[in-house]
Amino acid sequence: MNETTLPQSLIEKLRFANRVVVLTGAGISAESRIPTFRDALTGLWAKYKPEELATPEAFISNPKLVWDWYQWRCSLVSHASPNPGHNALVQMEKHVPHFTLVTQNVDSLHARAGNNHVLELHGNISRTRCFQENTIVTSWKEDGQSPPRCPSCGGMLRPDVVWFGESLPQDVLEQAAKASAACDVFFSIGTSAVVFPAASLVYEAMRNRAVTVEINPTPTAQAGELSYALQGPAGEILPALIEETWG
Ligand code: BJW
Repeated sequence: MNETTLPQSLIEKLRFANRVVVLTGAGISAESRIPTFRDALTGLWAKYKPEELATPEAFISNPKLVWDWYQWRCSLVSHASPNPGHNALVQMEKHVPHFTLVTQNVDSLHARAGNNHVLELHGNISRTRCFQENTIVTSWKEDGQSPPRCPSCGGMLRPDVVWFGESLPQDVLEQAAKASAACDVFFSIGTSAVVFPAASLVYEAMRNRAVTVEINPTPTAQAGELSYALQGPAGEILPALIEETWG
């Protein structure tokens, strides 16, 4: 854990916290061998920037490229398993009276680890929807087209994720903002904190004078504004934090 000593004041605060919000990003799944979003892509995908593929404009101009990229990522996700960081958050949920887990990840690993209620801000890569009708589609004809077509209208199918310039699911964002504005402790784990509105949730928590904590091997631009910046991998810091707090 980079010899990070867990602050005793944080442990005390967490032990008696009534409302805790955890916001996670791609870094929590890095130890499950899912590349983070802003990692340089390798192999086949090395010449593309993820930010440039995750837009409706990219899909319109090259739907096959974007669909194939999501298929590749979907297959990485389906072969991945939750890691000790995900598992530690399942324990945290058991100990905290009002616990809200908010994720920017689309990989389902929190639910697969066993967290009961996960607010998915950016959708889920395993769901598919019609680009034209915006409806969830669960089956379609595999006739070699990439992307496949909607069985109802013939439009292109796309992953049910939130791309840049698209709105987040309103109800999910409202629940996340409400929980953040009322919490005693707010964690920001494995996110570069550059994508909004997810990156602004911590400011809701600050307005409530919550204790704010970042867990990341590389401190983000937000780190200086937070109560604690714990530097190291989530898969090491989180299990240690659970053990010290409730072990
Ligand atoms: C570890 C680790 C280990 C490594 N342990 N840590 C306000 C100001 C400026 C701009 C905007 C604004 N409001 C809205 C915008 C525009 C835009 C935006 O934020 N742009 C910025 C980039 C400037 N936002 C939007 O467009 C959003 N829509 C919206 O707001 O609608 C209304 C609106 C529209 C237009 C204008 C204004 C308002 C939608 C955002 C959708 C983001 N979608 C994506 C793709 C999802 C599908 C997919 O997965 O393909 O979501 S982009 C991508 O970034 C993905 C991620 O969820 C998201 C965040 O990335 P994350 O998780 O932080 O990953 P990384 O890779 O960046 O960081 C990983 C971190 O882990 C690093 O820090 C590592 O150090 C760390 N790490 N190993 C712990 N072991």
